[in-house]
Amino acid sequence: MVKLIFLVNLIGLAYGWYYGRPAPDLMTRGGVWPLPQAVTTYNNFTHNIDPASFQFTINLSNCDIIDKAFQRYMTWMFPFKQRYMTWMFPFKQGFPTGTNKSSITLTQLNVIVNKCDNGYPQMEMNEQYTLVMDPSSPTATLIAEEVWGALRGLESFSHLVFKGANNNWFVKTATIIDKPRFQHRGTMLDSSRHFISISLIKRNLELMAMNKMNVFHWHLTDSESFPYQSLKFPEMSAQGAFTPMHVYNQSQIKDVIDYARLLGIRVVAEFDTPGHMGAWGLGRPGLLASCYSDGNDLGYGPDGKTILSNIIDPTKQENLQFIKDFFDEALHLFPDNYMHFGGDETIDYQNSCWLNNSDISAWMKNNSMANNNTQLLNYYLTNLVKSVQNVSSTAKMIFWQEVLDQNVAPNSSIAHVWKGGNYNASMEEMFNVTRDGHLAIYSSCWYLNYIKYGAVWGYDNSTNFFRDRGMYYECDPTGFNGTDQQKSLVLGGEVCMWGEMVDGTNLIPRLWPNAGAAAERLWSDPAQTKSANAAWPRFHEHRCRLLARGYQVEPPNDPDFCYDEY
Ligand code: CP6
Repeated sequence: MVKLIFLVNLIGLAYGWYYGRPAPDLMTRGGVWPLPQAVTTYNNFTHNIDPASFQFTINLSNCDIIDKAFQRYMTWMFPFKQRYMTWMFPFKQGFPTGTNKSSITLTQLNVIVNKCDNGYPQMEMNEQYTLVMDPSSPTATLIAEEVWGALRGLESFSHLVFKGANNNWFVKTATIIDKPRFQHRGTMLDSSRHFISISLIKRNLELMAMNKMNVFHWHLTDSESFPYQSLKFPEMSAQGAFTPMHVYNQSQIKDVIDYARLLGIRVVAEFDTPGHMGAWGLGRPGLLASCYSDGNDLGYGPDGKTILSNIIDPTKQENLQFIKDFFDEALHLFPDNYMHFGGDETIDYQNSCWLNNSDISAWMKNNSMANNNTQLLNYYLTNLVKSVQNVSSTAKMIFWQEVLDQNVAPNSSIAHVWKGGNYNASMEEMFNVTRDGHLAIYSSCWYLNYIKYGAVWGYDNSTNFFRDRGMYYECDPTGFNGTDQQKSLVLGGEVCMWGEMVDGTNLIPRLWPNAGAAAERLWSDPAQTKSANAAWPRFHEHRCRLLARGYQVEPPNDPDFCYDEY
């Protein structure tokens, strides 16, 4: 008998070896991504669910966020994109073994929220929810303090729904108690290096919501183009955008903010200064400092001699006034209490364009700054902080981590950590900024603009060769050896999609579903989500879910197939 089992196993192994790993589609149905804090299932029970008669209810009237969410989830729960005619196709894989069918059909999900929020989501939003189902009951209940929690609960509920045998729909019977691990779970898009259409931004917001991400960090401007249309300074985009078509006007931006609100997503704008400002100079001659080489290869203009500047000339009073007026408008346009003020990668330009510029160095001498361009940087940043505080006493400032070394930012400022050549080095960066008492957002490991061959989302023994910056699933914003006090300063993290080589053709497949690995790290309990291998079947199902909902999300592993292939 033992011999026989051994032989059968051996044949199975050989079969698996020959045909690749067992089809992952066999493995799971109704898995929730990212994993909730607590899921109770009932002896593998599933309810039946009928798309034609299923209904949502809500205890409040005129709650636009929830009303719109109900419409959305009816289509997201039951995506009719199946291209295989499953009656022709043995759909055995639709129903995982060990699942017990309840004879009860779930007819309603009743949502109970304490209050409906007419405002915009903020950092402090409450995303906690409880979803209660019972194998013997035809109704389910979703309870949340705030609408933001109800949105997360609806997303989880939609993951429990799946299409099973004979094209019937089922919902895994489960009770879920859930809340996020981190308050700040973001995705950064760069709309300066390539223009990203409003509709693509919205599709990305939808994918964020499907992964319970709640911050859209919009890197709006940079040296390559200035697509943001200011009402006070229309010449900035008129001259600085690629063309007059490659522009976001204020009503389009408001549209994005309102769309994000419905999904429970904050929009945090970034206007990067004092470096990365090249395209600002096109609409405003005199704003940028003229540069003189100090040996750094900074790029030359059309004449082959002039070094292209990307840094402001802060010695001119009118430039500081411009910055004040510019941010006055921007702070009023974006309702979030947080704004990102950049501040990254200025040193080469400080040397070439400030120190080597005779006007600027003379000004520095007159203002007793000696030959120290750090003092000029501090002078600019101090002014920026003052201007922002002048407009809004509640505005919180996020900076790329370099700025926090300068000791000019207010105490409540946040360090956005992006440095560190590998995971361990980036953890040292997190250690340092939190040791200095700063709040922190982690991104170093989640630069999804990098491309590499092989699975990048999670660690697998066979591919550790590629583990240079760390695998997305294993990177942890609090993975450094610090005190509890230090770790409590970590607000969360962001996936960054820098746009040099990314536009509408490849943005979504390059970001998704892999950004979902970071989303799980930021939402779920790390003790329950230690292993990428354990997460794989659920991640696979989630990728197929996104595909079925109509998004071009790339295969994260091999082998990998879904019933809803494009
Ligand atoms: N643009 C701006 C960038 C980058 C940063 N800031 C960047 C640097 C290194 C890599 C990717 C992107 N393109 N404004 C750094 C925060 Cl690898």
